[in-house]
Amino acid sequence: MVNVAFISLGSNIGNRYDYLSKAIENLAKHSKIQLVNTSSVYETDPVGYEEQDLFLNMVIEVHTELSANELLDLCLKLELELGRKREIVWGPRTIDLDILLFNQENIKSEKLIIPHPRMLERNFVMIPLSEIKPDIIIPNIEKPLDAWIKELPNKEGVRIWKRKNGEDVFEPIES
Ligand code: PH2
Ligand code: MG
Ligand code: MG
Repeated sequence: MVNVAFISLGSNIGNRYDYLSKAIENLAKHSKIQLVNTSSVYETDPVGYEEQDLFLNMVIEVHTELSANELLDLCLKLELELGRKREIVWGPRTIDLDILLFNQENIKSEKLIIPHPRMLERNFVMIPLSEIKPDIIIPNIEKPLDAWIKELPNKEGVRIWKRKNGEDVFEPIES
């Protein structure tokens, strides 16, 4: 069975764009993963632990024959391969790969909670997700994502950095 998953990527150490690209390349070359869509890249203010550098964030859609747990294990393995060290909770990282959604499933295990428990509060997740899938229905949320986004109280802290069509935008544009 083919599963539809959305994964959020974040990096705020070193060559951030390179880490995002390498992670996507690695996911896409897996025999059981098809890369279906990628959002623009956004530069975002750190959330949670604020004394750290700006992030690049984006969201991708994949189709996969892997289970949610297998996809999680692969993401954790790729994070390690790309130099991720877990020192500070919510702290700086070369790459963070979080599974946001897996079909319309609600999953709660010790290792994995889906939908990602903090995604709704995180503009750096919701804005790129709505770019690639504005009509997605998130389990437990009745409104489609685009209506949800329109009602976000504050879209600050998330600026387009590299548009999907390839055009670079280094001037911050407040959305
Ligand atoms: N990830 C976190 C904590 N804070 N802030 C931004 N802007 N982007 C992130 O990816 C991020 C964060 C923990 O995963
Ligand atoms: Mg995360
Ligand atoms: Mg993570």
